[in-house]
Amino acid sequence: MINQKRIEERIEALSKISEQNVEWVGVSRRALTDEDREAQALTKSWMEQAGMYVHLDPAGNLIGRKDGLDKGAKPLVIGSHIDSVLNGGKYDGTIGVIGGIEVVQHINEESIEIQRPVEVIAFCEEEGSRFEDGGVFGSRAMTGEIKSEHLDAKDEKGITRRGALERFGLAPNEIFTKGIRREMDLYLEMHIEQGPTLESKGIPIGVISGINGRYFGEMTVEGEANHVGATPMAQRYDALVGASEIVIELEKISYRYGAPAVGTVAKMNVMPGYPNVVPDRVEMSGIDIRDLDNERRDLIVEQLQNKAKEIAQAKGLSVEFNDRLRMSSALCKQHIIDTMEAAAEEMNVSYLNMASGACHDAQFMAELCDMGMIFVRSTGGSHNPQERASIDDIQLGTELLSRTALSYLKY
Ligand code: HGY
Ligand code: MN
Ligand code: MN
Ligand code: MN
Repeated sequence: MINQKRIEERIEALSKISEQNVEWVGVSRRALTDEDREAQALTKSWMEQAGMYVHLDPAGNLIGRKDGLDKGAKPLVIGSHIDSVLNGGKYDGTIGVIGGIEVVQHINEESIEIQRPVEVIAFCEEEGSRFEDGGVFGSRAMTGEIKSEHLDAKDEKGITRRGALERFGLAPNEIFTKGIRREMDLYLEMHIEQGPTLESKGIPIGVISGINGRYFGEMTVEGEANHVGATPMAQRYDALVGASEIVIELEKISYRYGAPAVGTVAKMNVMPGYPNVVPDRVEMSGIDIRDLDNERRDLIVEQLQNKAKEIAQAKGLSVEFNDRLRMSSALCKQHIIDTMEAAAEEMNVSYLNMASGACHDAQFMAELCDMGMIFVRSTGGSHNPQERASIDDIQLGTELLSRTALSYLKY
């Protein structure tokens, strides 16, 4: 039986492990921090209680495993993440890891015989909330996409990802020397929706068709510092005006393509930032463009960068681009969607077929094996302290995750 109370207690316990800051009321647990280490230790203890043996791979992924009778079979893997954005919610990522552990605990408690091994992974650094490259790291490293320069990305204190991994007691070079790619037969992830769709339709569960791909990058606009009083408007080279037009342009392009295309600029660093001085440099970071169709996403990036060049030229400014990350979109496998839908119908639970606007570890695992995702209705948005999900909906999602997993674990 899926134990709702245990799930609820574990979500609460993880939410208490958070970096402290007077402005933050939400959960702040960035990758490879002391808080992340503490959360991993607690998660490891739950994995062990569920009868799994647990290890940390060189990229900081926490991996629990329970063997099946068929020793040579590739495992079914259930995963998500326990790191968070700054001042975020307590459900994003955690319900997928806690739910996966609950499935294995259920298998143990009911002495269910499984043929295929099952693994639960809490991936390291799913959120791009600490290092400058906005990277997803742990699950991406498993696909072999991570290169040495990704280890040199710094956080705001100048600590590199390599340094943070080493402080975690890991040897990051083993990512390259030993390789961390794992054999997997199938990957499942349960996650809160983080958007308004299920709530607006009054449906508790989403059966996911695909996950948006993502571009992540920066732009730097340069103009000329000058006197705000003595310089006529027509003789200025105001970098902030140029940057602002680029932001509006991204919104226009995103609307033009319509859902699921989305575009955001997260941050602008305006310099010199003094009163009485016309801004001469704007660093635009967290330029985040997503779509279910990779080509369309790249077209949006290209159109934005062309428009930025036109704006800069017209205003006597210069603009430079820094493309940091491109994550491919991923489709969920039809046989898993069918299995999930059949299980939901058995449970008499209403569900919605939908795509994921948010990105997930699942889209990297889709490069290694067949992938499926379950959404649990959430309210209050996400990546903010108002993020909510009801424990009853989380239980439904976990029950569906369990039934779906068991149909592949027993044969
Ligand atoms: O940004 C995302 O979609 C994920 O929550 N990191
Ligand atoms: Mn997130
Ligand atoms: Mn997440
Ligand atoms: Mn209840």
